[in-house]
Amino acid sequence: MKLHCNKIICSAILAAFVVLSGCAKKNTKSEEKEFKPIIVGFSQIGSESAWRTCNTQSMKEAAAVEDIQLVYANAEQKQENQIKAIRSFIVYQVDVIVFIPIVQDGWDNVLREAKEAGIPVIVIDRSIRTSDESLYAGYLGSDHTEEGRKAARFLQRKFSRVQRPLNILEIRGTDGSSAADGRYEGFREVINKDSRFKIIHSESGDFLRSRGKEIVERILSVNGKLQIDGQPIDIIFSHNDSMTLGFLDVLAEHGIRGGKDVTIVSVDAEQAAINALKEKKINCVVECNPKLGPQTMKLVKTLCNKYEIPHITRVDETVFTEYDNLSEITPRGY
Ligand code: GYE
Repeated sequence: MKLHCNKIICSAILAAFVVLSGCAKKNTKSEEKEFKPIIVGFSQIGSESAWRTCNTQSMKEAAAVEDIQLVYANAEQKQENQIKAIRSFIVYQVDVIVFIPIVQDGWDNVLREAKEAGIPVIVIDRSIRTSDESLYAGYLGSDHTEEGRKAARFLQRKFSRVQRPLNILEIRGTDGSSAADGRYEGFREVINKDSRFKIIHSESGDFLRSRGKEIVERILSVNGKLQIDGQPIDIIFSHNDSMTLGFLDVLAEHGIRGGKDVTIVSVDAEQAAINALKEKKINCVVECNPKLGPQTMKLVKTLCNKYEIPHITRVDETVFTEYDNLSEITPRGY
């Protein structure tokens, strides 16, 4: 079913998108016949981290390489903005909608509208929870639960010969997002089977550098020690590098050596975190790959050629630890 809309509204929306995306095309009629670009509406969460900035760049670059017109909308961390953007894409009748859900729940209505309009949807990076899996064509991204397990497995390896209790501070990402919820669950799945480890405090830092800094500053403001209710923190598991980099300086200011006095496990593997790992200020970084652009555009093309895409496509990821030869790591680009 195609949507019909008032001509003036349609032109206004089209003009707005053309300005936003800088994709204006003044083709003559004969040119239009030859070249009709695929139009993708892309709803991005925001720009909360270096990971996210790289992810946006990867999408824009890959679209340009494939001659795909990307209509980009930044939701500034708000689900309601994402829902509005998706509705606009439906009115605009883009060929494919790609979106990164800030949280897992609450998408069914708008996805049903896209389905009724005959516009396929690809979910990337973060996954959704829905009662009807047919509401989107496919998902591309990381296994965030496995990332949590990897973080915990590193700790088991590092402390394999240690018998004393080990207290953990967890700094979570955005609650309700598959990235934070998956890392939370995967981490516990492994760590809870090992009675030496105890998560003494867990708090959301929303994936923001400023929040990572604030959380650790607040803990240290009590008596300058990395303690919660008198219990020493042996380990910090931080759900992303931005938050980790935010608190690393705070630790140093208090004479606490990250990587030595406290074991630090982070996720993402942005260059600054890899540098800190090389400097032994972080002990382990679980990789999460933001460069989803090329694979996404391939899936877009497959859908536009009327082929089905796999319901789940995973990206390859690794773990970088203090035990590895880190001189070999190629520059991360984010
Ligand atoms: O780890 C974090 C970002 O959704 C996997 O979101 C992504 C996460 C990533 O802001 O840095």
